Amino acid sequence: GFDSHPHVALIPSAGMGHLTPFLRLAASLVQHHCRVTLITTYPTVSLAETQHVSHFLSAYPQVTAKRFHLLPFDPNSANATDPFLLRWEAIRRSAHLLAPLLSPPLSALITDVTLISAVLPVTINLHLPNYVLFTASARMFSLTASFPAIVASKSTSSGSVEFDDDFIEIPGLPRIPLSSVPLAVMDSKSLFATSFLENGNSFVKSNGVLINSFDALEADTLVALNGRRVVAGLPPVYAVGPLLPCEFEKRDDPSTSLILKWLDDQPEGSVVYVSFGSRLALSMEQTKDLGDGLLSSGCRFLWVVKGKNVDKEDEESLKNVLGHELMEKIKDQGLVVKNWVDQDKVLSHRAVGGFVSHGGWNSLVEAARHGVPVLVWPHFGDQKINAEAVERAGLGMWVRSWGWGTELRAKGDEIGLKIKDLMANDFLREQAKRIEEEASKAIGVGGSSERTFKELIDKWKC
Ligand code: BUP
Repeated sequence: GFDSHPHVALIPSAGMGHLTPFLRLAASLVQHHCRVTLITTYPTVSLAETQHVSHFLSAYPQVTAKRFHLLPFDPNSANATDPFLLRWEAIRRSAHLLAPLLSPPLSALITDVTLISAVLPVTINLHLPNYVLFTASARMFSLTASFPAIVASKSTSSGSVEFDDDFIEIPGLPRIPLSSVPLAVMDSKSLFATSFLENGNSFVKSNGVLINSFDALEADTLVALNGRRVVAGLPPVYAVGPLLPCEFEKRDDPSTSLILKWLDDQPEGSVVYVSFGSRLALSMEQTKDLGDGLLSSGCRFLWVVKGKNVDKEDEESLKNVLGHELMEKIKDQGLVVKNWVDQDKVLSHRAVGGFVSHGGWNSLVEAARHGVPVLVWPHFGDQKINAEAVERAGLGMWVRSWGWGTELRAKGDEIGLKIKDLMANDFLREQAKRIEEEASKAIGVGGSSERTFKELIDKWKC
């Protein structure tokens, strides 16, 4: 019966930053003898997502895959343009139709944070325990959960929100600079801002929040959250990270072999790996400046370049994105690729000594697990807050003056100097190694994340 083997359904949201931790969690649940149902929507926004889901399902035939058919959705009816955000909204607007997919006796439903307020009424109606997998840092979670109360306290009689300080105070936690809050959150009419508030308000009605983090990475935040000091009525927060990459994620295509062969030929710790995640392409101008920066750092580098935001539309050749001149200059010092790379293999390679990242939380946790120091260059969304978290942990650094969103700007020579700093910083390297050890302990037998995970599964058994 389902008593000894809990049956858990998962609903991920769009984007690799959301899908990846869900599938890693699903794999982990299977290994802990849970039955798993994965609810997906098609077509996915990116090609990477489709491939990922299909690799996952072939590796785990015991997982039940259910397709959630969305109602027609007119993107012009939402105040947003980002294709991933529009998909979140499309799922939210269909969420009231989820019940038939949740028909067998389930022990719990785990929902992406972007969907929670829309899914909750359904699970409450079904008396189904509802959990959230929060896909960013615990620090970002603390902002998300406390933001509705903060906004309420700052609202003026005309209905607008006025922040009179440069910081947001969160009880029990280091304050958050207003300049680190996602820009879309501050634009109170945007789709992102309105759903951010609704989702933030919903945590108190859910049964718990899982986070891909661990004590050594975000100790003070996790302690404050679970001491219930942050928001009244907040359910338990379960730090179950680092969620591990799985066998099904491994790539052995020609491009991956080429990268690994190139890395094999480089001295230990000499290569800086540069990738800004799966969702945002840099402007042409900024790409060229970054190229100059990498060259002027004098370091060897492995650079993943993106031409377009959504991979399906990315048909530009590397030469067109970088220009002939830069391509020629780079040849002797670095390797530039445009395909999806097996990031876990790269970060675990002995030649890699530093990571320049946009600050997507999955990437930062992967760096932590492999003890690779990070220079975070936040581009948008939760990335500055994630950057602050890894800076506090001692895993990385970031430059506050490099702007962000549409003001994103860093000059080549500044980038070069900062990368030099990153690669020569022994202190950072030692701390990163310590965090790597703590990460292994957390997920090892008797470790904090492993115990937390078992506690959760035990709860689902009764
Ligand atoms: Br690009 C790329 N290979 O080439 P984040 C990404 N990844 O394995 P994102 C690869 O995708 P948001 C590649 O290891 C990580 O697990 C990477 O998630 C993997 O950033 C994931 O780091 C990317 O959270 O989303 O996708 O930009 O910022 O919204 O979390």
